[in-house]
Amino acid sequence: MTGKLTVTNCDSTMSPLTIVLAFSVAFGAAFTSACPRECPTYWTAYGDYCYRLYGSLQTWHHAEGRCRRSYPGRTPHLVSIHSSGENAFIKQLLETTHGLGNACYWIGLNELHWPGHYRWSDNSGYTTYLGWRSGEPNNAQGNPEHCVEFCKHVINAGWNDITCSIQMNFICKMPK
Ligand SMILES: [Ca+2]
Repeated sequence: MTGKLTVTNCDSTMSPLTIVLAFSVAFGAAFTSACPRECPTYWTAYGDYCYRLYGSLQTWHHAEGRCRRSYPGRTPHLVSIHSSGENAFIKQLLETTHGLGNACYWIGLNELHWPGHYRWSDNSGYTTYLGWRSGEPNNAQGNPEHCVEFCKHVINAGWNDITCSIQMNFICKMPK
């Protein structure tokens, strides 16, 4: 079998590259993928990533688990935010989504492993960008606040450290 064929099964649980390699090995043919780098239904694109809000009240740990199970194969996690542009996109996403109730949503930032040293649940590294609301993080009233929420309040919108056991909606992120 020779020639150049196109892979169109873009929703397969196998990645397009996996399909290409499998067929190439089997038939010795040259394949190309026509799968566009798009986001699935209910996910919104920004740059190279897809984002989805979940209107389901969960603790931080359960929210992270829900994200991981939400789209197997693309390794979603609670959202990580690495620039002012991405932060503004998330804020706009929250403002334009109706019916989810609460004003604050879990993001992936946490200091669960080493208090005072924040990291993202997707292990994407802690960048120089910080989206803290003024006065945060503050470990309010001496309570351990090891997880972080994103609040869309008109005044003082941004990140706040808060107790991980509180239940709130959440935002997931995965590569396109
Ligand atoms: Ca706080």
